Amino acid sequence: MNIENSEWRTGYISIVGRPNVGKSTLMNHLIGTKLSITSRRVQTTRHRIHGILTRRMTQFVFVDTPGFQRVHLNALNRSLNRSVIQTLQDIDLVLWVIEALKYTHADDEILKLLPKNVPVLLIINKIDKISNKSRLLPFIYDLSHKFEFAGIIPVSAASDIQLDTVLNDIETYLPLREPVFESDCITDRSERFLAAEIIREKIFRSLGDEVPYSTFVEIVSFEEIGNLRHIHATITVERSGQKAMLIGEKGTRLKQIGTEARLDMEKLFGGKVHLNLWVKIKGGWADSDRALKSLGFES
Ligand SMILES: Nc1nc2c(ncn2[C@@H]2O[C@H](COP(=O)(O)OP(=O)(O)OP(=O)(O)O)[C@@H](O)[C@H]2O)c(=O)[nH]1
Ligand SMILES: [Mg+2]
Repeated sequence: MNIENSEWRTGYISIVGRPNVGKSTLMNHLIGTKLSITSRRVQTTRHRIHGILTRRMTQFVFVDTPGFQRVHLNALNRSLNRSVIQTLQDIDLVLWVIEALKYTHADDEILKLLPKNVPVLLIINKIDKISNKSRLLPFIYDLSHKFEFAGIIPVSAASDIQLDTVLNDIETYLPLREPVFESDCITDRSERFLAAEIIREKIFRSLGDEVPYSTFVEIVSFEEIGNLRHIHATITVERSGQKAMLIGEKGTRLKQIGTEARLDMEKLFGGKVHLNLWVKIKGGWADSDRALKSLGFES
């Protein structure tokens, strides 16, 4: 097919912002599937993940990124930041997400990274938390002078407010191009990867700040027999105290994490899941570049 005559629009849209502003929630709600994990904790997202939406004659390929970090620049955070910077290349549009009435120094750091040659839409998220919406006007006015935005859209990702406007606005900036993915495809990531992410989300949500950032989940085996997936995963922590905390009294916490993860997987994969979880101990990888590489992080 002659691309120039194609009526399709297809483009890569990178979602950037400081930790915890709701980037992953926004992506999930834009594509209509809970794909990228979310939690109250900063730095929930650690890997770039594509969320794909094909609507009428448009294919949106969203790229969710880790929150950009200014502090605690250990090997893990440096790797996460590099991932954000790389994501700002070869894309068609940027969604810069900030939180309503909460503009911080960390947001300013991202402002400096915004590309000049690609349209940037500013998304002001969590407006559901603001009871007096007129307070948003001076906030928006100040922001409009910081950068030449293609547009500024106040939204609530979690409550699906104004998300259609976001999609319609993005659409006008996407180039005429044939779709890259099949129309029913929602991500570039494997079920194996998504399974590990779902387990990590349940750990974060169950343990909050008590769980160290170095905790990681590995899928040891993933077997699909008919419509039943047998998944065996290990959770690696740094110390025995953390292991005990994760397992909980008489194994109750691990059981709860496993049940919640399994239910989410069944919903996302559309079939029954049999999940086996084990907890292991390993030392000091968060500060080692080599260990990060062995775990598949880019550096
Ligand atoms: N009230 C409200 N909360 C929201 C909204 N969007 C996201 N949140 C909450 O904000 C927290 C962070 O959301 P995430 O989507 O994980 O944020 P993130 O920017 O991806 O965070 P990192 O991956 O850690 O950088 C979660 O507790 C979400 O439920 C919203 O529109 N309104
Ligand atoms: Mg995230």
